[in-house]
Amino acid sequence: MNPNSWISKTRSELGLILQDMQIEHLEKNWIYLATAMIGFMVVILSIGAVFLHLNPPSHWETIDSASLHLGGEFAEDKLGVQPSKPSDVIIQVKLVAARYGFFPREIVVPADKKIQFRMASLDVLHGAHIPMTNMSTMIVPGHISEVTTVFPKPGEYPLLCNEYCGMGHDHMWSKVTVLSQNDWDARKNEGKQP
Ligand SMILES: [Cu+2]
Repeated sequence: MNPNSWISKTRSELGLILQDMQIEHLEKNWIYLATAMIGFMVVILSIGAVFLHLNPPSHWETIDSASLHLGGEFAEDKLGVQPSKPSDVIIQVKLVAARYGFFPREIVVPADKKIQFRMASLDVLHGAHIPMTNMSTMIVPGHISEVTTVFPKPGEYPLLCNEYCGMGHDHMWSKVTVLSQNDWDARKNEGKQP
């Protein structure tokens, strides 16, 4: 290794510090190992954040939880999959989480298309988690949670609450049915989908 590289310099400096501190050889090895592990994790997290876009939800929008069902975008008749045109890049789905369920109970969306979930809680803290996707977020009362995901394969996916919200928490889940693009178009043509 090039003795002038920053890695060698850091290593020799760290070595001198450890020598001054009279640290046992074995202990030194553990310090190197722990430092390397932290470095490795930082690299993995950075790759995930920059290239795979695995970031914590950063959406910031507030709402009055106590009255959200009375009007506005989370009124009862405005929930579920929003009307879309074939040319739309994103399909929006609106959900309300309340003890103990997600409303509407069943959602049908197409595969291979960006689905943007907008969710709000009517009561306490809930979570929304769809296994095998990047959808995993808290639904904090007073805030709107927004997550965009793509379902790669048609099939049935569970939408689970992953924040303990009370006695019925275990039963708090909904079904997301993902259709192939052809089935989705057929369903739209039949007028079953807005
Ligand atoms: Cu829950």
